[in-house]
Amino acid sequence: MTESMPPEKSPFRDDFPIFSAPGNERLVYLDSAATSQKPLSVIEAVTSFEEEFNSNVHRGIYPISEKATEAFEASREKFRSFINARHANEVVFVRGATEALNIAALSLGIYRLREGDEVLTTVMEHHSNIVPWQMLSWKGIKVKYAGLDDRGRLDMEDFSSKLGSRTRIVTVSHVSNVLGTVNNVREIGKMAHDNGSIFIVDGAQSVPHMPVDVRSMDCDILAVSGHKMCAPTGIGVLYGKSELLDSMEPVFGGGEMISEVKESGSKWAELPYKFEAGTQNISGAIGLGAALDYLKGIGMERVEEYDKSLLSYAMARMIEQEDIEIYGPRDPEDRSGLISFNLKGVHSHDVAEILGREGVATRSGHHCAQPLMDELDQPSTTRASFYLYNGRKDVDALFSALDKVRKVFA
Ligand code: 7TS
Repeated sequence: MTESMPPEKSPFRDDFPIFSAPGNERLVYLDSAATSQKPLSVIEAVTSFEEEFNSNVHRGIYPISEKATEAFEASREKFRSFINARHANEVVFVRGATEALNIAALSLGIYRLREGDEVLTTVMEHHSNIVPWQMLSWKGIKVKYAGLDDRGRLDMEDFSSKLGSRTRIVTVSHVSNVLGTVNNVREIGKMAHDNGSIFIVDGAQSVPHMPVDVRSMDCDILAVSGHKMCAPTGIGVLYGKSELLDSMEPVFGGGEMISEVKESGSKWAELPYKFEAGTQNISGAIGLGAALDYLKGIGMERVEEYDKSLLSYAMARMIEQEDIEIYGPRDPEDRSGLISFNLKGVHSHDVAEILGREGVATRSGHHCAQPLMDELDQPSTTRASFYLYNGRKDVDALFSALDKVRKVFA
């Protein structure tokens, strides 16, 4: 499939105030995999809450608290619909993908897994889907890593050879934040379930960029960060099938997560509140609701198509650069809207610094994926990541700025 050429300027760019803020006129933002920009509607939703009905939720029986509770719960329902979950009680508000994965690892690790049990993940994971599982080593739980094929995709033979009778959990990123690889989560999930394993998906880099349907994916748990999908920082979602969440123990205790507390012990609240101890990020959840309205208004199919057109355009140009090494699959069909690369002979930090001086925001480093860097035999890469507010001009600016880097290091 050949994608259409992206427009010079994105039709969505003017929805994002940051690009017209004083001093930002030249901003070429190619770091959306780290965090996305926020449209005006999200900023306004958060401001309206803070200015007009700030109050705690589920507690007050006065109008502004009722309004806050309604908006907070409406965001939960919007998220349910966004990922096609069965019930809104399967949507637990958390700080982000990292917290979601930690809750899963702590709850399953402490209460369900036993010594000798294995967690199967991949070498392309973000640290947030590696470290929480490694932290269970005190209990004798082992983490195994499926490798890559020669095109930067998951090596399914290696994966299948490591999936065994001790594998209690299979946890993979839907989209790699370094390679951009889109993993075949349906196939992986089927293999995990046939093996009797719980299947967890890190959706931090997929849910913002493509339609994600938890029922067709059939994952047991999905971790999502709001700030990568136009919402504020500090809000995310732990989705879990209600049968699984019901059977899991909470790991944070306190207010809101109980139905009864006695000196002798406590009873937990119903889902999702069992996992939402303490006052939640109410303004963040309301902002997330506005972000979902915004993305839904465009349509995730269209967001995905637009991302792919940017990626195809950028990849076609990137491949022409003989002094640039690209990591991950070449075929846009196998990947999402980001490209990690190295300019031969120049450290990625130097590349990113000069790009930054030219107004092009990228990220350099190990991208919280050190096992993957070891696999690629690279200490670091520079990463350009695209989102719906980027246009052809932004991609062209990246290549002009790369010419500047070459001149500095010639
Ligand atoms: N999983 C993946 C695949 C990610 O890319 C990230 C963040 C996380 C989990 C953690 O998300 P958080 O919102 O809890 O921090 N990735 C990046 C990145 O690539 N650059 O900065 C953050």
